[in-house]
Amino acid sequence: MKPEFDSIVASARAAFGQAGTPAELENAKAQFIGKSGRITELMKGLAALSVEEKKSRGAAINQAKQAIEAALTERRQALADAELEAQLKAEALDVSLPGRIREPGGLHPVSLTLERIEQIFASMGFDVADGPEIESDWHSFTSLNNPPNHPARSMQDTFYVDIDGDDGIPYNLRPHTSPMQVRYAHAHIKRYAQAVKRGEPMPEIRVIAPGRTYRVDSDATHSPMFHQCEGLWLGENVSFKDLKVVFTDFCRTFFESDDLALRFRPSFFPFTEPSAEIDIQFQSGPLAGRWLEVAGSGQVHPQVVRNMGLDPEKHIGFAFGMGPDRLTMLRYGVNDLRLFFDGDIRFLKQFR
Ligand code: 2U9
Repeated sequence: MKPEFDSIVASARAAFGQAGTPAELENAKAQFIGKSGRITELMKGLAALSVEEKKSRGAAINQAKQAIEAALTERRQALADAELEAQLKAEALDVSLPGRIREPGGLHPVSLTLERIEQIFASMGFDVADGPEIESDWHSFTSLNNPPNHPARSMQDTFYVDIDGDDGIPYNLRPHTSPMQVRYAHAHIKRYAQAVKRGEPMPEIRVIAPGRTYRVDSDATHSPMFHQCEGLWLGENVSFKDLKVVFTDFCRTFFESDDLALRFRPSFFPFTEPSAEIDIQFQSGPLAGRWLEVAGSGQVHPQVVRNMGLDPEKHIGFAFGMGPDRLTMLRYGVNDLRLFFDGDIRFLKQFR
């Protein structure tokens, strides 16, 4: 090939080698074999030559053009390979790495306790009530024989809420789950009204009422929102003995301890008479020997039986109230109630 053409091919190769991207390469190609490229100009110059010169010079230019096109193809492939290499590197996935596990979720410890309480009482034939968390003054206090000036009614203890279309009745965030029991009793009576009219005995009321409750209180053992689970068993002749049997059975099952001791300490509540606080005592483990208060209880007060729409001469029985948060603290050895409501996964994941 003519030295003049060698230098063009060499500078084409150099220009292509400098091109870092397909676009730059296309620009470099245009310098040589594009419309106004150097090879194209040389081809145009052939027109002025003789037939003989045209033949030999044209062949030489063509040879140069082929060499440039070969260099162009080679560089295109090199850029394409580099691009693929970079892409493979960027998307490299080390398949030998362990999979990205999604940690299994879990229920909140208090939810586990509520489920456990419900299962145990369901196994003893108790129904589970549900009901509103915003309650009327009547359901939260009056129906439960709380006198008008009872301290529990005060704003220091109970959260009050303004309801649109206010009917003049104060509404509150229920301070206990008792209102659900009263509602359950009313519904139960309505459900069996026809049967009772036909002279059939009304089935016993045997229900627990678990759920969120609210009081103006907050420290290591009190939270403004906490949980309660109350129970009610009303029948022709359900006595304090039945309460002791049922609650003892519940505690021993819940804490999985057959030698758990219970103590019923005389107490007072407006809605039960007689009333008793219930303490338990573990015989082994870190809390062994200590009496731990877990609930309140008693025979349902006759006035409350009346407020439920029943005749206290025909329907007697017991009620109790316990704190699932407290049971959870005892069961898992948690010493600050607030840990349940901080939402700290490090704490909560222990109960998965
Ligand atoms: C009706 C009639 C009677 C429910 C009862 C208690 C005693 C009680 C609290 C103690 C602290 C629950 O653990 S706590 O948060 N409750 O002491 N509750 S008797 O008596 C009722 C409920 C409903 C119709």
